[in-house]
Amino acid sequence: MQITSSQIAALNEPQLPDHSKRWTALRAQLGDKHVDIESVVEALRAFQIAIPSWALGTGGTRFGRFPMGGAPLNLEDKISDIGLLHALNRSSGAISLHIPWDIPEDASAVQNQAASLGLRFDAVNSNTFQDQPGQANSYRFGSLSHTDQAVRDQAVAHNLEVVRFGMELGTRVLSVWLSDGSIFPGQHNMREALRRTEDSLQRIYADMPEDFRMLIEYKPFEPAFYATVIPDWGTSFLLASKLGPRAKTLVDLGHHLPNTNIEQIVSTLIAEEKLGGFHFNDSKYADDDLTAGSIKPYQLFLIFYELVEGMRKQNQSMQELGWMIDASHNIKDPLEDLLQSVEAIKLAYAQALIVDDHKLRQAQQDNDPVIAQEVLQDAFRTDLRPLLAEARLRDGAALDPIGCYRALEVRKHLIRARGENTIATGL
Ligand code: PSV
Ligand code: MN
Repeated sequence: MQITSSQIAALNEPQLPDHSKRWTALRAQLGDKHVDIESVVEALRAFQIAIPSWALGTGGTRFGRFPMGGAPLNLEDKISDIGLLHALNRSSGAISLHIPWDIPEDASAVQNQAASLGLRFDAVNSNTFQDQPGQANSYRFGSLSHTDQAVRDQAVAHNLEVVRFGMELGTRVLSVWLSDGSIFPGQHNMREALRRTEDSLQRIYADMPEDFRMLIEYKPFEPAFYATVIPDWGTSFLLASKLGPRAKTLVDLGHHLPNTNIEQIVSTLIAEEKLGGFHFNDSKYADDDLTAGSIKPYQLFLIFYELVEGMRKQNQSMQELGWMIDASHNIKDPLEDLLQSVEAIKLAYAQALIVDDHKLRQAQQDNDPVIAQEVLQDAFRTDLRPLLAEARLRDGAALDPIGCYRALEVRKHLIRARGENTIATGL
């Protein structure tokens, strides 16, 4: 299935007068605040968020799974689904593959399909947290940190194979997340496990092409319930610093213990030029992998404020970072869930762009937390949805992506084409 621009234009048509009213009112409001409105719209239009190939089907928990049908049966279907999202919002123009869940058997065919839908390939992700059929050595007790050299060699070789897939697809970023760790105290020597991990990562880094970057993702627990080898940003930062300038830290919002100040981590990583990218999702308790912005939208805004402010001051471009969703969809239609996540991320970005930075800096200089809060919350509480809609409209996307998705009965079409009882590879 494909969504055409004329279908979108026809669905936008009756909504135009209402949109125009809302956009005019917002323009006036932002004009009064001396916001450079056009530059915010342009920044949003340029901003693309990669969709993971592993999150297009209904996920599940270890207690059950409730597939809603029409899930993609192969990589081609997955690219096609991301094409649908991108047609609706023009902000999902990239795809991130997890190997071996999604192996691009014919790289040029896959690239052509993606390009025809306006998509490019973002980071490739290695997987040494599961055993694959026919694999010589098991990752049951770790991969890059394993006590057995043969297992470490196998995991290093897998990562380099993923790099080769990335080269073929035109991406230059490898994301590494390890589930390595221990479930019980005393199970492994934590110092030695870290040293072995460092050594294995050094080997991968040394053999990557010179223009390739490595993102090191951290996570405090699960599935290692006692001690994960790379549990926090500090350990990731340490390893990335030892590897060299092309290794950076990847921040998955769900990979923090409750109440961690993620925006402060982001700010420190920007200051040290070690921020590599994001996996967006939201959570209440642990790595819940919920829709971005569904639980803590203010936190998402504060993260984006640190990004916008920090990167502007350090002359870094937002394009240098990896922007990706890493969520799981247990009860929602995955495509609707992804549309919601993309909107929430863009909204947080837009809110951060309209912060009166001058006034905030002055309040900080004056040690005036009252005004500082007023400034931040004034941006956060401004309803910028008409601005997002305007950016979409200018790109030929839907004024109301979810409304459009439902009006076109996309899920029904997918079920008809792929069947009721389909399960996609991935989460
Ligand atoms: C682990 O929880 C993680 O966040 C990593 O990014 C994995 O690659 C992904 O989820 C999929 O399991
Ligand atoms: Mn992740």
